[in-house]
Amino acid sequence: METPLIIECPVIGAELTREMYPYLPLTPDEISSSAADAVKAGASVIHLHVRDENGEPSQRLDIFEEVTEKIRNKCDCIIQYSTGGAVGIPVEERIAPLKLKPDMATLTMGTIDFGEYGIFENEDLTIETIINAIEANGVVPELEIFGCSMVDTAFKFLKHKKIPENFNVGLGFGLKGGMSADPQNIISLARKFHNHVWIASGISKNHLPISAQAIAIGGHVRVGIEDNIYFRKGEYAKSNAQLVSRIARISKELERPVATVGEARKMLKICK
Ligand code: KMH
Ligand code: ZN
Repeated sequence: METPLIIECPVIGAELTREMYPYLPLTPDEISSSAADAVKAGASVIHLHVRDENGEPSQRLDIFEEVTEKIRNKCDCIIQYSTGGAVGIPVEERIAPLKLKPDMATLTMGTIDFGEYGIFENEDLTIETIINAIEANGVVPELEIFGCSMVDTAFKFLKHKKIPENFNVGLGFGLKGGMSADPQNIISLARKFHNHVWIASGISKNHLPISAQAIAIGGHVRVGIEDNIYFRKGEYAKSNAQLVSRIARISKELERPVATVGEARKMLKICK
């Protein structure tokens, strides 16, 4: 049987506002409901950012705790915390929620220019600080790779055995300042990380082509509002679930079943 497809859903992100996207979930109730609907539609991993009482991106532990509890009360899924937060948040704040020992956490492998949002800084020392927090809390890391230099940084850290062995890889294509969604990039990275679970995301208009390629060549898919707010050109996605459902449908049409949460846990080496 084909390897079941893991669908990871980034339900909110840090940069979007209601002005940019009217259906953005913001409160703990809204975020947890959107996550639970995405899980019902086929997602097994929820990539989580949270917002404070003013709708601003936050890495506050108490808000992560509240949203996590609300998600857990609604459904079974793998929860992955963002350690990126928003541009400009100091690393000590970025890692604070890891004390809650989520299933997974992101580990971005370098610095990237996010254009109008600023520079998302991840120098080596920052990466090492995040790795230490990930290890100390027994969390499974997802190496986030948005550009070719991040691939080299990842292999440098791997060569020095600085990254826990149970990592998987998140590949983002088409970010401002990152690598393009050229098919050659996904093929090349699929080869480089062939021994690991890799999960691809095409940002914005790159969402469908990248997802289709990842499904076809044995990768997995990240799909959700953080990465793309459109269902098709000129039409907002109504929800995370709407986007996830379409990927689940495409995958089944291509004879790849969608992974259950249990299957995803095994593939991602999550022992909890
Ligand atoms: N919002 C970006 C600055 C992550 O979640 O780890 C960082 C980000 C990556 O979204
Ligand atoms: Zn994120």
